[in-house]
Amino acid sequence: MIEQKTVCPHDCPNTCSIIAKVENGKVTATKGYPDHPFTRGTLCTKVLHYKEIIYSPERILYPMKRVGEKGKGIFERISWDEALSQIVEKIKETKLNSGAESIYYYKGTGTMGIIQSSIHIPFFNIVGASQPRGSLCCPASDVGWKYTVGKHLVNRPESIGHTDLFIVWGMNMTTTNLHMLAFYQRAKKNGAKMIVIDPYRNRTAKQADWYIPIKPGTDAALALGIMHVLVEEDVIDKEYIQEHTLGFEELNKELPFYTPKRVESITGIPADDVRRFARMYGEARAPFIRIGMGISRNRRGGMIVRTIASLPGLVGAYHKKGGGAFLSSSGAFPLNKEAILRSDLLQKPTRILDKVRLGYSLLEENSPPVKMFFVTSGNPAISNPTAEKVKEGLSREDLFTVVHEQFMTDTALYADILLPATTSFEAFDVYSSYGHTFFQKADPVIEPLGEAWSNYRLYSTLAQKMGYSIDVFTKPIEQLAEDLLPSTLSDEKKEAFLAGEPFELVEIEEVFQGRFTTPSGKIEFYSEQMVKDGYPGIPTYSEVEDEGEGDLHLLTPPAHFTLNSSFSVIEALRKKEKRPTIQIHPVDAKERNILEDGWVKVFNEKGSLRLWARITEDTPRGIVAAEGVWWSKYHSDGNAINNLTSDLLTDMGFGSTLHDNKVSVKR
Ligand SMILES: Nc1nc2c(c(=O)[nH]1)N[C@H]1C(S)=C(S)[C@@H](COP(=O)(O)OP(=O)(O)OC[C@H]3O[C@@H](n4cnc5c(=O)[nH]c(N)nc54)[C@H](O)[C@@H]3O)O[C@H]1N2
Ligand SMILES: Nc1nc2c(c(=O)[nH]1)N[C@H]1C(S)=C(S)[C@@H](COP(=O)(O)OP(=O)(O)OC[C@H]3O[C@@H](n4cnc5c(=O)[nH]c(N)nc54)[C@H](O)[C@@H]3O)O[C@H]1N2
Ligand code: SF4
Ligand SMILES: [Mo]
Repeated sequence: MIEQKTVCPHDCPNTCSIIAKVENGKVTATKGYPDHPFTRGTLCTKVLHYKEIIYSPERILYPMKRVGEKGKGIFERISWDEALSQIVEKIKETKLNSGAESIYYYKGTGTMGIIQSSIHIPFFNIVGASQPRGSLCCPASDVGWKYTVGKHLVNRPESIGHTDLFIVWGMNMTTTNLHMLAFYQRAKKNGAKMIVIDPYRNRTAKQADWYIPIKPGTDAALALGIMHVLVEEDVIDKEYIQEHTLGFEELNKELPFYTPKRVESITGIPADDVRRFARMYGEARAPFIRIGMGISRNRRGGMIVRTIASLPGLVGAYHKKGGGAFLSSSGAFPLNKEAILRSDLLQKPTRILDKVRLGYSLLEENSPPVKMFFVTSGNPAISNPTAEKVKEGLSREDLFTVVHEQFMTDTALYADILLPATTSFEAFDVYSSYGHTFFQKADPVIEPLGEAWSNYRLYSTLAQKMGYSIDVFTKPIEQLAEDLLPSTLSDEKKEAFLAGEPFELVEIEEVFQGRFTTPSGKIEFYSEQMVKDGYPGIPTYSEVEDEGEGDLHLLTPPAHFTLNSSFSVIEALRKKEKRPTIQIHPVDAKERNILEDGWVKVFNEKGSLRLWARITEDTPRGIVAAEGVWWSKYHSDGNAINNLTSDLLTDMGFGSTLHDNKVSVKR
């Protein structure tokens, strides 16, 4: 038996470092790497089951071509040679007949490894394909954060160990960020308190000292209400504001509107609670806010994150040990990503299509229509909003679809050519993180199963077959990884890198050196750049019209035992999640004659599906929550949750509004 280090490739802020036990060339167990400063020996339940992913009888292990109707999943095995020849021929034919921009691609977040998740980009740059913009995840929060405080990472995630007031704002950390939450234990022992602000009582809220339910999409009003009270009661740090912030006067002109009473009418939080929360915040020695991803998945998401990120500026918390705010640690990785992305290979700017609006792009985009479509590391047929439209688009007879996958996902069912993908255990990669600051290289743990290829092998081979002799596709992958590293890396760190040990690319103190990385070097309560970009210059709450039909607000948060649409192939995990469920308040249920838990129809103008209603006071009145993205085949009627979500975009960053939809529920 040998033990080998690797890294969890999933789209998860914990980016755990894994020890794989290997016997006779087979992975027999996975555990957390005890010496990794953030993983500290712990993995989630999902990845403790990883060998069931790797050796699942449902793995796709050979290239296949479609021989039945699209969507039916009837395939015939072919050789890699045949598959690649067909793809190359189709690219050439499509370029000639419809132009390069009729080729389009979709990359999901199946692997976060830097090389495997971006090696298709130089390829499609040379092809001259249409390019995706935005993401399903949380680009709005990135934009809102950057306008306000600049680059990511002001306060390290571990520093919550020193806070006295921990605020989890729009995140289900127990499910999605357990490793950061673990650092809170120390603070808790010292008497710190935890507040969770969320529209429904998620797993994390159940552990909070104080759970504050809020109407979805109204968080900016709450943050402004807190500021209102802080100013009114004069507990702001005037010296800090003077030295480290810009535009307090403009902000202060806005604050009188946000009286606790008015905030109550917007957010549903009683005025006394707004005041109490503000006092706790103002009195805390070092309050720390963990801002979640999902909070930005609505039409005000960017402005919400901007407003919350402004709050620590009023009390100087960003500069206090244990205080501040955290959204992402991506600023801790100054990598030379252009070594792979190679934007210089794009000969002219090509058409840009919104990722969130994939259904629209496949069905309605006409200049030119999409004729050839590549999917890599993603399952857009169900993870994308307007999923039904995506499937309709994928059904088009005149569309040629190539899917590179590990499993027969909803998307794979629509492939013309289906290619087998390795798991991360079968491939080389390097990993940064958006939840901690450690970089790590991972060599393959085992040989690829069957005829599975990594993304790198697929796109570099395709490039060579297309006659693209560019060095990213020809040099050894280990060399490509080294090209990413900053040139200033010390010998000691280089050694850690080569040994596959976790290390920090830069001294973290260098990432935030006391000055913010905005144009002014300060926290920008007022942002000139935002005005130039067509937004209000100061944090604000704006009304938006309700969109869509239905009398209940649908939240679509993550499930605990699956990750987006991944992991549902593992029966043991599926069983823990039981079945596709919707949580509904007892009064809302009763009004609909739903008197006990059972099957209901959930619908709106976009679609309809059957879900198991769980009657619970964890969801307040007017709100329903459906956790997880189940494959259609695990839904009793073959539908999927994202049939109900819209492709409206966030206010910033071209993100999804997955938490911003209306539905009706019927027994
Ligand atoms: N209703 C609802 N919808 C959601 C969400 C939600 O919480 N609720 N979450 C949203 C969010 S935040 C995100 S980020 C998206 C994610 O949506 P997707 O990007 O579609 O992610 P997954 O659903 O996990 O699918 C990833 C697929 O990649 C495959 N894969 C894994 N590794 C590799 C590899 O190395 N190579 C290749 N070729 N394939 C690989 C896996 O088998 C898996 O099928 O979903 C969004 N959609
Ligand atoms: N187990 C597991 N882990 C995961 C994932 C998974 O599917 N399963 N997904 C991974 C991915 S891709 C991502 S992006 C992250 C996501 O990690 P999180 O940020 O934790 O997840 P979110 O949407 O996706 O939802 C977080 C919370 O935001 C709340 N919320 C929604 N709208 C609002 C609002 O307007 N205001 C407030 N205050 N709260 C709101 C939701 O009710 C939910 O409880 O997790 C990653 N980790
Ligand atoms: S899914 Fe997240 S918590 Fe689980 S092992 Fe991977 S990185 Fe860690
Ligand atoms: Mo995500």
